[in-house]
Amino acid sequence: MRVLVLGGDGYLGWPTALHLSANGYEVAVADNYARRSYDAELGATSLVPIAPLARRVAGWSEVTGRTLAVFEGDLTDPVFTTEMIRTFAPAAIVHFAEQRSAPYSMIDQAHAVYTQTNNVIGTLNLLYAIAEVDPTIHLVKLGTMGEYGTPNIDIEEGWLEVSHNGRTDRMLYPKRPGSFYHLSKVHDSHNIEFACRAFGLRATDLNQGIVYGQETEETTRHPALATRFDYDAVFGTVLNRLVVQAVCGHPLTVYGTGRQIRGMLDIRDTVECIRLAVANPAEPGEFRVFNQFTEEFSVMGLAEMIKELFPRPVEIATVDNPRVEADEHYYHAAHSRLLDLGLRPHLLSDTLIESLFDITERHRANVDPSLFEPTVRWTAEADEVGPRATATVG
Ligand code: NAD
Ligand code: USQ
Repeated sequence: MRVLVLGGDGYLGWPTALHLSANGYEVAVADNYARRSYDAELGATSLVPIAPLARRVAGWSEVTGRTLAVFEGDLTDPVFTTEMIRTFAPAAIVHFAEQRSAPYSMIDQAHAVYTQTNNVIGTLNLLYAIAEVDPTIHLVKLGTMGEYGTPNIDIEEGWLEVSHNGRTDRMLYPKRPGSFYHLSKVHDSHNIEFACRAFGLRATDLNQGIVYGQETEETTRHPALATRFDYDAVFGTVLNRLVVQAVCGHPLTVYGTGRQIRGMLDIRDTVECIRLAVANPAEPGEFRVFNQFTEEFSVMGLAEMIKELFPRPVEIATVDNPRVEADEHYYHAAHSRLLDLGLRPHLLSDTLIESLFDITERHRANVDPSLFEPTVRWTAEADEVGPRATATVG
C-alpha cells in the first residue's frame, strides 16, 4: 500500500515516513523546505543537527534497503499537488505540511496572512486534487487540540450532540482557538468536512496535542535519520523547551500562572497513531475526528515534574504571559478512539528519564540561550524576531 507523507522533512513527518516504511508501506515524502527557511529567518536551529532530505533518504536506504520517493514542491501550487498525487497514486495521504507555530503566526500581519494562506490554500488544493485524481484516497490530516480552545464544557472528539429549543442535531464541535495558526486548522477542518459531504472524500482529522521527544525506533538507527528538536521561543514546544532550559541551568520559563492545561504525547505515540489511522481508514464520505493525546498536564505541572526528576537543581520562573490565553480553566477532553484502535501510550515521566535529558545533555553545546526569551506578543503591533533581535538579547 502506498502512502504519501506531506511535510515529510519536518519534525513529525520525517519519523512518520520512516515508521510507515518500516511497517511495510511504500512511502513517498513531499516538502517545500519552508521549515528550514523559518530557521534562517529566526536565527534559530534544531538542537540536534539534521541532515538534508536527500541524505536522510539515502541513510534509510543504507540501513534498511528500503527506498523513499521524494517530491519537492509547494502544496499552494495546485499543478504540483495534483501531478504528485497522479504520479505516486497513493492509497492514503498523511498531511503534516503546514506552518505550525502559534507565535510565528502572531508576529505581525504578514506572518498571519502567510500562515493562513499556506495552510488553508494548501489543504484546499489537496482536497481538489484528491477529488480529481482518486476520491477513494484516505486523507489523514493533522489538526490540533488547540482548535477547541478551553471551553467550560467537556471536549468531545470532533462532534457534539446539541439540543436546542426542543430539537437535537450532531454538529461539528464549536471551536474557539487562541492564535491565527490554530484558527487555520479550524478553517481546514471545516473545509475537509465539507469536501467529505460534497465530493464523497474520506478523511481522518487528528486533533493532536503537544508533542515532546526526539527519538523513535527508526530515527535512532543512524545519525542521518535524526529528526529536528526545537527549543526557541517561536517553534520550540513547551516541554522540549523546559527540558533544554533545565539542562542549561536556565530558569524554566512558565508563562503566566502556569495553570494552563494541555493534552500531550510522546513522538513515538504520534508515529504509531498515524500508522493506526492509515491501517483503519475512514469510510467513503466520512469525516471522522480523533483527539490524539495521551496525558494532560498544566505547564506548572510539567515544570515541577522536571524539577523533581532532573538530577541537578532547577529553578522555575514565572514570566509575563506573552500570549492571550486562559490560565484558569476547566479542561476535560475525550481521547478514547485511538486507544480503542490499540494505541499503547508512553508516559512522560518515563521518557524524561529514559531519553529526553540525555538527548539534551549530548547536544548541549549547540544551545543558544538567547532563544529562550519569548519574543512574540499577542498584539496587533509587529514583533521583532530573527537575527537582529537575537543579537540584542544578553
Ligand atoms: P514542521 O514545521 O517541523 O513540519 C512541517 C513540514 O511541512 C516542514 O518540513 C515544512 O517545510 C513543510 N511545509 C510547510 N508548508 C508547506 C507547503 N505549503 N508545501 C509543502 N511543504 C510544506 O512541523 P511538525 O511539528 O512536524 O508538525 C507537523 C504537523 O503536525 C503540522 O500540521 C502541525 O500543525 C501538526 N501538529 C504538530 C504538533 C507538535 O507539537 N509539533 C502538535 C499538534 C499538531
Ligand atoms: N508555554 C510556557 N512557556 C514556554 C512555552 C510555552 O508556559 O516557554 C505555554 C504556552 O503559553 C501555552 C503552552 O505552554 O500555554 C503550550 O505552548 P506550546 O508552544 O508548547 O504549544 P502551542 O503554541 O499550542 O503549539 C504546539 C505546536 C502546534 C500544535 C499545538 C498542539 O507548535 O503545532 O498544534 O502545540 S495544541 O496545543 O494541543 O493545540
